[in-house]
Amino acid sequence: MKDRFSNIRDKVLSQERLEFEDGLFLFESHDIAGIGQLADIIRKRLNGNRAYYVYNQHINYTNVCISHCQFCAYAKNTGDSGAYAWTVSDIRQRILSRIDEPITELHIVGGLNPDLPLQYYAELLETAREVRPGATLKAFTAVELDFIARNAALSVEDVIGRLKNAGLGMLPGGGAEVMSSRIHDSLFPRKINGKRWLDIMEMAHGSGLMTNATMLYGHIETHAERLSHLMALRDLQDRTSGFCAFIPLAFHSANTGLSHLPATTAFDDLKTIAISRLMLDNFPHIKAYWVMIGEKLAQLALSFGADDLDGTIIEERISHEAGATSPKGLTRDQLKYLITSAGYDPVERDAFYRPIS
Ligand code: V47
Ligand code: SF4
Repeated sequence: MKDRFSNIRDKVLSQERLEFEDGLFLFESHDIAGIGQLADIIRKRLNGNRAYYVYNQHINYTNVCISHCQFCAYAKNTGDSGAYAWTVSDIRQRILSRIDEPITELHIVGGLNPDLPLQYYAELLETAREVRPGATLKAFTAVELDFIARNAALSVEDVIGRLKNAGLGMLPGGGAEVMSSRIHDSLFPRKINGKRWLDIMEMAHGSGLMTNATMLYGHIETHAERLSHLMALRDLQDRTSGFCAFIPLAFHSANTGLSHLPATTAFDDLKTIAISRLMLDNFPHIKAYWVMIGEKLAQLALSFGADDLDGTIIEERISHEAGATSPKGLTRDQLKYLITSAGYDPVERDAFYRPIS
């Protein structure tokens, strides 16, 4: 009789979907090379020898947040030292300060700041669209959209419609954390739960917006909870096909309520990326987000299922406040070098993975 790993390999080769128990077996396995090879089969099937990167700029418009998630080192209360909320004119200046660079994606996210009305978000987008007409505005997580809608006493559908008119082009994948009521109640009880996050993503997909999806791993979650999260994303993707990329986010504990926890290991980072690639057979892209795991491991992850390094970033704040030691940005040449020296063909892409010629 074949062993479990060979059965999983047979499924991967015959394009049969892996089940929860298969994923659990792989998470419990220490055969990192074997898992990586399986993930590479799917990576090659979907993306050939291509490895993507994007010329992007992050704009974190405020760090004031009422949610107080235990894993967050970024958020502040109004009036705290270091608390900020950029005006629309500040944001115009931020974008203008990089106007000579060929940026094609603006990644715009921030805290849940009760002082900012819907009009602020609309003007922010209108300004970004005016200053950077060619770039996709990938802005506001499902968590922010829920908060904006509640503050404005509107439905999330109405808010999405209003923000699309102002230039919203896509939603980033943040805020999902790990979809488990145990973890929600323990680490982020004030924020929307997994079901609401999925509902809002489904609304966004229904309105024609593509989105990404993330999973924050390496804190108190179990392997089974990671898998439930992946399966929930896979189910929604079966219904909507609205997800572009999945991004596993390695937890950084410094300056958070979980600062006693150790950093994730390279072994776990690679395994999580590879198993994500294997379970999320309907997701076109898996990102190795170099900001969280460092450039060297992100490069290696290209052979463990990932096909995208994300981007130049320029001013990342969320993980750096939590102790990330990666640089705050990479140049296009640095990204290309990481890709070519791993034997892949670099493809500069836009937010929707269309190649930039
Ligand atoms: O939602 C918060 C996570 C996310 C910490 O969609 C932390 O293309 C690690 O979602 N350690 C924001 N992670 C980042 C994000 C993202 C990043 C890159 C690309 C895309 C995309 C999305 O960061 C938050 C939260 O899950 N986070 N604190 C921490 N201490
Ligand atoms: Fe606020 Fe996001 Fe930090 Fe949670 S993770 S406290 S919602 S900024």
